Amino acid sequence: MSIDWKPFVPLVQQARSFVLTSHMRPDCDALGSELGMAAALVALGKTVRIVNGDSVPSHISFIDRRGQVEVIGSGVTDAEVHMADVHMVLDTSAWGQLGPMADVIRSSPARKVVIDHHVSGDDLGAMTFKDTTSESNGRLVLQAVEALGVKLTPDIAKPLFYAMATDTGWFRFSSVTKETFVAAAKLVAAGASPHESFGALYDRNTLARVRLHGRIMDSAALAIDGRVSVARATDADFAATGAEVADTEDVVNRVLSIAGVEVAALFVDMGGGAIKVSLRSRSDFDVRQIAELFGGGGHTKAAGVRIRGSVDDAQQSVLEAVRVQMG
Ligand SMILES: [Mn+2]
Repeated sequence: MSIDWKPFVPLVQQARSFVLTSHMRPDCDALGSELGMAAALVALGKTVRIVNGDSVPSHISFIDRRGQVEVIGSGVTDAEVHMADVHMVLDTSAWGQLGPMADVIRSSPARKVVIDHHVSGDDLGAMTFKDTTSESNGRLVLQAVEALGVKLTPDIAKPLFYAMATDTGWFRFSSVTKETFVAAAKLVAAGASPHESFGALYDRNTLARVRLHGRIMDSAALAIDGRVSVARATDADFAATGAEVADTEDVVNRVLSIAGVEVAALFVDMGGGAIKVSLRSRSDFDVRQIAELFGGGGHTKAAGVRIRGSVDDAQQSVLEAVRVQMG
C-alpha cells in the first residue's frame, strides 16, 4: 500500500493557516505527527496551531518542549479553530476519538485532511491519506513532508522519531519493515538521536517502580507444562515498595519473555477486592477469548479483565480457563 501525495501538495500550497489535531489521550505517535507536521508547515511560512481535545500526558511532556500543543476550550476557542484554512487530523480518522474537537471540526467550513494508519475510522469529509500497512503515523507524515519538498530539520525529525519508535515498541513489533528503518535513518540523519530518545522514553523509572518489578519477577512461576507464566503484585508488594498500580504497566511483557512460554498472565491486586488481570500471547493462542469469559476484552495477543476476589482465586480461575482452551 502506498499513498499518492500529489493532491496533498497543492492543498498545502494554496492554504495559509492550519489547525492540526489528533486523538484523545494522545500518544507519542499522535503528538510526534502533529509537531513534525507543524514544523514542516512553519518552514513553508504557514500559520499553524496544534489543538487537541486533551492535554499532553505528563509522562510524555518532553516531546512538546516548547509547549506548542493547545487544548480546545482553554485559551483557544471554536471560532479561532474555524478561521483556519485547513484542518489536519493525524493518527486517527474516527469522530469518536477526537473528543471535543469532533464537533468543532464537523461544524467548520475549513478544508479537511486526514493522515492516518488505522484500519477503522469514519468518513470525516476529508481528503484522506491512509496506509494501514504503516507501522506508525509518523512515517506517513515524513512522506507528506518529503512530498512538500521541505528539508528535514531537527524540529521535524525529532518528534517523528518519537512517533515511529513508540508505535513500534522501539522497532521490534511485527509491523516493522525495511521501510521503517529507511525512514528512521533519514530522521537520525536530520538530527533525531536514538540514544536521547530512548532515555527520555524508557529510562525514567522511579526507585519504587524498579523495586516493585523485582518483587513481581520474584513471584513468577510456570504452569500448564511451561506454556504459561504467571506473576503477581499484591498489597504487600505495593506497601513494601511505595509503588502504585500504574507502575505495573508493561511488566506482563517481561513475564512473557521466558523461553517456551506462549501465554503470560499478571495478577495485580488493586485493593477493594478487585484483581486486574493482564494477558499476553506470543502464539496463536487468543487471550481475548479468555478475557471475554470473565467480562473483559482486548486483542488476540493482548487482553485484560478485572475479576473480583483474591489473587489466588483469580489465578486459579484464569489458569483453568486457559487450560481448557489449550485442550
Ligand atoms: Mn499511531
